[in-house]
Amino acid sequence: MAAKKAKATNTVALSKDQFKDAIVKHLRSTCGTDEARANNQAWWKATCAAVNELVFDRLTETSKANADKDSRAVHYLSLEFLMGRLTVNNMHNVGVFGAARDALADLGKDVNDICDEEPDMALGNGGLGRLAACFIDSLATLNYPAVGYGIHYEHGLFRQEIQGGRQIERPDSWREYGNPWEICRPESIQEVPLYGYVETVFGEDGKMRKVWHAGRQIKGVPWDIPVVGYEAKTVNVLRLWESKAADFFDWDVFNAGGYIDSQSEKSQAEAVSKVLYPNDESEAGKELRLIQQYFFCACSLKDIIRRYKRNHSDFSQFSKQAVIQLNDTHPTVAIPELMRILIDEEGLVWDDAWKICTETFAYTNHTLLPEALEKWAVYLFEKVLPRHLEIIYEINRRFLEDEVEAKWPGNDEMKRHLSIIEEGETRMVRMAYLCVVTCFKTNGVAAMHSELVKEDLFPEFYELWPERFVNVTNGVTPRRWLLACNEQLANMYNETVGTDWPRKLDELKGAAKFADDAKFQKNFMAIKREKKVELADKIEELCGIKVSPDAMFNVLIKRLHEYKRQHLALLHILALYRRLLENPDYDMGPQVFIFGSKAAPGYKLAKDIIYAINKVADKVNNDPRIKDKLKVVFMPNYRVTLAEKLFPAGDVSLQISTAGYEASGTGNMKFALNGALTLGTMDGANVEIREEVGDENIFIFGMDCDEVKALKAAGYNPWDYYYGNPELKAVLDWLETDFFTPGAPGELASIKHSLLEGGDPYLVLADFESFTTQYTAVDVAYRDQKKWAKMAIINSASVGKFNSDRSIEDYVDRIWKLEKVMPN
Ligand code: F58
Repeated sequence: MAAKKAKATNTVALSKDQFKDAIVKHLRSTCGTDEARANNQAWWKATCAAVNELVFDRLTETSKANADKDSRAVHYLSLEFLMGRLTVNNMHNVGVFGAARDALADLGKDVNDICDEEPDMALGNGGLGRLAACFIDSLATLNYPAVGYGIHYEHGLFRQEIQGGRQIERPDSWREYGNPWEICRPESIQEVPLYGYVETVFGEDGKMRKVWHAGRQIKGVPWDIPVVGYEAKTVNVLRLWESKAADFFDWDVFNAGGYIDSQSEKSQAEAVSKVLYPNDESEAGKELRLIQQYFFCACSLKDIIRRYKRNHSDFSQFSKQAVIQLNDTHPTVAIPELMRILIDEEGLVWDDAWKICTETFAYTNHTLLPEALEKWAVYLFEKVLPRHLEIIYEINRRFLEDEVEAKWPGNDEMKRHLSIIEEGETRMVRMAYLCVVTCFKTNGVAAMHSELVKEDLFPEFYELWPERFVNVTNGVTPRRWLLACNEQLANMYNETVGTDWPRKLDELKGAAKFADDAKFQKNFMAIKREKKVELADKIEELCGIKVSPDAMFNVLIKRLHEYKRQHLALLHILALYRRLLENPDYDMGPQVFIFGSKAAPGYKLAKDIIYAINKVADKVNNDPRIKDKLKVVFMPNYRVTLAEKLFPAGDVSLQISTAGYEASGTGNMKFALNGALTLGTMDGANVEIREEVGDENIFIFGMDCDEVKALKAAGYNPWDYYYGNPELKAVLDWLETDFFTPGAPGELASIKHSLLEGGDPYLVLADFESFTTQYTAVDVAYRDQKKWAKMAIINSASVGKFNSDRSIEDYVDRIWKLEKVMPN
């Protein structure tokens, strides 16, 4: 296919006719069908193949340029990459979206229908995984040498069905029928040892060595997903490892009739990359999870070292060439693994190996929740990774005897407190401590969170090494979260501020001067309405609920967790419902509350909250007395693809976590970018959004972090709020009746109990009044559409800071120190 270079940019442009020819060619040569017989699935695959002609070419050029320059690269190790769909995004980034859409139209196909064939690549739980996806997009866009490393899960995050109001989990089989975006690279397969024992041997030189005799080996097969930078100069790689049984076949077992046994070996090996763990805050010490972590770290390190060795004969340059970013503590075992390789396999002495590790690894913390801070039982480590445990012990011994002793001489209590090994009935390895002790930088993900990381989470470590702690505020890619998901607004910005904004999001600031302009406001609000109509259609299709696009759309979409306080929104909805029932003339504009959320399968209260939302929705939506003034929608199977419809349609972005608990949030940024106003607490990145948009363009409510701490310290008693606020008492008591669950009283009572007898750990009741009061202000503001339009425009135009390209430049500047490499 002849591609012509567009003048203004480096985008490889393709005409509609060229694209048409390519699709038709691939229908035949790639899909084995033709225009007359192809189904949508084949059309989609042929379309991807046409795009891939451009993508693969850039991929090859990028890897050539990186090899030629032998440049320093970042290796982003993450157990999760929540990619979503790739087709539309890749078409935009290679600059052929328009050509593809028109070509498909000429061929009688709608680009949306064709792209709807693509399953989401849901290899992540939530914010952390989606952040990794935005970051690799930005790294490629900015032409930085980078590889993302993760696991090629056969099943991503479960598909959520709602039956009778309850969440049911179904397996997600995203690649059952093949995935045109991935390339298998058998030439880079790695072997991973597990279990076994460690032997101490003495060489002829009298030196002691450790030999790990593994009890099992499994194989890691790499699958490469091209990561297309905007305007497609650079195409980096996301390398995901699939586990397979190691390459031997036990003929004796087979011949002796033990075929089943050899199959079990195979299925045990394949289990490692079979499924993503669906918990989004903690993962209780499961052996398979530890093996997953080690498996992908071991494969990735071998891969990094193999590449390094092409140009280097010793390890003296290793930390100059490679920086390894640990996305939370999940890949921490890479630290003892690199030590093991350097000492046991490469023959380095401890001090040299340690120096390399401390100059290579950096760690991002994403949470302060104590239950989310990973700890692994020592006995499990000993069983699965015996040599690694020895190395961790030695790291710890040196840390306590050298560093802690020097700073706090003779202070055994401090040693116990800071030890990487937690003593107790079950001795545990504190993974976050291992990270902080080793890594040259530890960062939080929003300004406020990074302060709390220093002050509350690791205060003594901060005292030891203040220079190691930095902040990098999260960001989101404007390519997916505006350009691709909100074409109408993207076009309006193209006309207003020019076409550089997908890279330089600050340029949107140029639109703020039109915030008062009646015509601009009209156009802006017309786009919002169009997106609301699209969403309303989707809601009707998926939930059978009719909502008016003229109502205010309040959207709360994120994983379900008590600290995120979906139940606070539910209590508010109940309060509104009561007010409307008590006074049919209650002064309020029509409102729709839209939820989207998955609960961890074992998180009982989270699932109860989903059930309660659905039961309340059934009642509210079908109550003629309230004349459609209030609607409640729970959209099933919230995922990236649904998010792309929800962010552009939101009027109010609910970001209502207890202050001090949401490390950053990134949905808050996507909403603001698409012109929604935040109703939120002073938590995570909300604080910085407020700084950018101005206090008058955001609705803040509730206690701030210091107030939360003070109330907890003083002894919080939720009953005081229950008895102190009759409306709150009434809605909580309502949950115990059978009003929402006819014939089954008490079905929703667990929520009330968690908030009263359960002590309300996230202070829902304490913030209730402030929330409902502030909501009245939101409602009043929304009914002044001119004022609202102005505020919405200012929000959208002011959040350039939250471009993930800016986050990446901060990482480069503060941590990674990379140079750009321009492929030919
Ligand atoms: C999230 N963490 C934070 N963890 O909660 C959110 O505030 C932040 O914006 C985001 O990271 C990106 O920094 C998060 O999503 C997980 O999903 C883990 C999955 C595996 C188990 C432990 C939690």
